Amino acid sequence: MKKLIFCLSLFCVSTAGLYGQEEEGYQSLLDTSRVVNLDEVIIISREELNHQKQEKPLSSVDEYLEKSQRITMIKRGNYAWEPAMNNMNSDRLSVTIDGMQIFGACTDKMDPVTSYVDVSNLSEVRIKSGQQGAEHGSAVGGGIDLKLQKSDFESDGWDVGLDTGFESNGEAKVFSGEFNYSEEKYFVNTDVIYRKSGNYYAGGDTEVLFSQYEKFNISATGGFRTSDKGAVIGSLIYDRANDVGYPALPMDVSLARAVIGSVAYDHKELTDDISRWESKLYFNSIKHVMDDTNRPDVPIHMDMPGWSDTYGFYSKMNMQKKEHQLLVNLNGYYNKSLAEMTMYPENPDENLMFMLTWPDVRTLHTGVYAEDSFSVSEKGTLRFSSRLAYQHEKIADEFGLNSLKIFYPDMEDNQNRFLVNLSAEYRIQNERSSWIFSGGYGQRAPSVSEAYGFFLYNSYDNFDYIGNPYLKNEKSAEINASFNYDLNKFKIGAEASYFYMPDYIIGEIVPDVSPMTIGADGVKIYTALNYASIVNAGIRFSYRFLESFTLAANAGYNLGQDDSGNNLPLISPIQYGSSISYKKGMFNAAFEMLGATEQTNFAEEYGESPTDAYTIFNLNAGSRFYFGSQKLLVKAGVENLFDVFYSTYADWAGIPRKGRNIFLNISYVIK
Ligand SMILES: [Cu+2]
Repeated sequence: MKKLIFCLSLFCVSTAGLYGQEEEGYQSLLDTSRVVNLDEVIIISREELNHQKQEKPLSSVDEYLEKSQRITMIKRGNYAWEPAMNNMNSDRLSVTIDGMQIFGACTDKMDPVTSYVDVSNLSEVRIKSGQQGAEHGSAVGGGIDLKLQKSDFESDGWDVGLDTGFESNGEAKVFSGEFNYSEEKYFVNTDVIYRKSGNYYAGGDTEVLFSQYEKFNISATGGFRTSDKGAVIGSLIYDRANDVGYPALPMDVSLARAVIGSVAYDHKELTDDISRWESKLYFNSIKHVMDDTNRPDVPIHMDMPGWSDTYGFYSKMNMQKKEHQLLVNLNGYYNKSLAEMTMYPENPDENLMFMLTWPDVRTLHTGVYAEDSFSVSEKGTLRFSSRLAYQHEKIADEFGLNSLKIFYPDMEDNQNRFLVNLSAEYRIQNERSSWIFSGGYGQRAPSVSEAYGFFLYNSYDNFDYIGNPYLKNEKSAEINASFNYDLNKFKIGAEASYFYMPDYIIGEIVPDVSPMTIGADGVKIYTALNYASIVNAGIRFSYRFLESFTLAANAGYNLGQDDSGNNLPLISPIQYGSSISYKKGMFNAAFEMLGATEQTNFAEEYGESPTDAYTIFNLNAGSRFYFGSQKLLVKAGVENLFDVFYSTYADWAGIPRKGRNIFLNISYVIK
């Protein structure tokens, strides 16, 4: 048995990759070509093993996303970070897995969608800003679609990949393996990955307690051709995390489990006009169990399990008609979100206290997205998109409904919402430079917590939150401009966005309600500001010299304010970075600096504390080797070289980030 487990863990992965699309030269995370416009693609697939540009191929999905210039990761610990885009958190984004809707089962956002996949499952991540990200869902901040890895009916035969990674900080280990077989008629992709980490240490050897985790993910995807142009493709992912610590929160997680399945029919060249028609049926089921039994001095022991099940479909068509490139995506889902809390008083004579923190909310959502892009002149392209959606929400649990009626006596058990998202873009592509101007308007429905949450403790501001079923849809009107100039060796880019957001949803203190959580400062109810506004701007450049070297730098500025001129919480201070990288033959190396200024625009009104300025340095080097049909990739590096103790504006409760970390990744592929 031991031997079998050993073999299994060896038969692991190969998900080395890179991000960005540039072929020439080492691509550092600061390279200008990464953000060509409002879209960005992070490539994770091991197909790209050859390129070997990724600093740490066995990074978690979270670490890959963090390298994106558009995304920041909000951290409550060392695992399951929450993606934010344009300084908007995950409630304002559409996050999907291969177009499938999936919703976390935690009332405290311990399990963002991105935590239920791993790099072994994925080929790339598509990131679209603002209204351009509304294809799969009605969002205001943007869309993130995690693309699953699949072979494409090529007669490649079989290949096996094995990877292993080790990190000094927290003694983190990764083992992964995959086996693929592909021919013209059918293909099979299987992979398995296992990660385990102890507590990590912040700069100066400070142990961050409750920052451990363990994760296991196995997936299989298979397809067979039904005709020359048609194929059926099925996929199943099982993802399970245990013993996950959340140093920024008062509780940990004993189990976070997802089963994600789908079956799709994909038809290419249906007619002369329809180049592709893809339809998918899917389901996913999530169970999330919080755990406070390892914490010292718990005032009252609590059990807090949550469940989220989603069933959905989409049908998507790509068409060409003369100058027009059209895309239509009809999609829908049915989600069931339920979460409970049981409190166990120390005095056994007192009664247990039971609450439904999510009262079995059933959401039925269906929408249609259409996009048309066409050239209006030799250099100019226009693109329009729109999404119209209908959403029905129902509270299925009587007890949960009655609990909310304490605050909203007249509320009904169901309601309907209509959502509209629109965008327009004009692009000018000159030989050396490009300009993009775009605008959009969009709406999103409140999340389950915002509309129906019941005494959800938020450790960020130390308040209990209560949902508000009467919230209007949050709206956003945005304008964007970006500019890129490319002179081969020298590239420069700049971009800016402005979001004006009526009915911006945020918590407001209600003085006459007492909190349920012992030690909390009070209760907030979700309400809407008249409006909020968010400004984002960034510049970047890169310069290639002496053939093998690239110098790159970037900086970003952000400001978010409410309707009274107060700062919004979780808005980045000025951030900057620069890097120098070297690539020759099979060898590459990079040295980089990342930092931020002091957070002076912190949101005191919303319970945010300031963060200090910091600068950290990273170093990495790698090489690849070929032995006939075998490939070996070795990558090593040091993160936070000078062991700086720091935390950023995105670190929940100010938990410090990792101190010095030495890592080694080895990948082996045989065909
Ligand atoms: Cu949780």
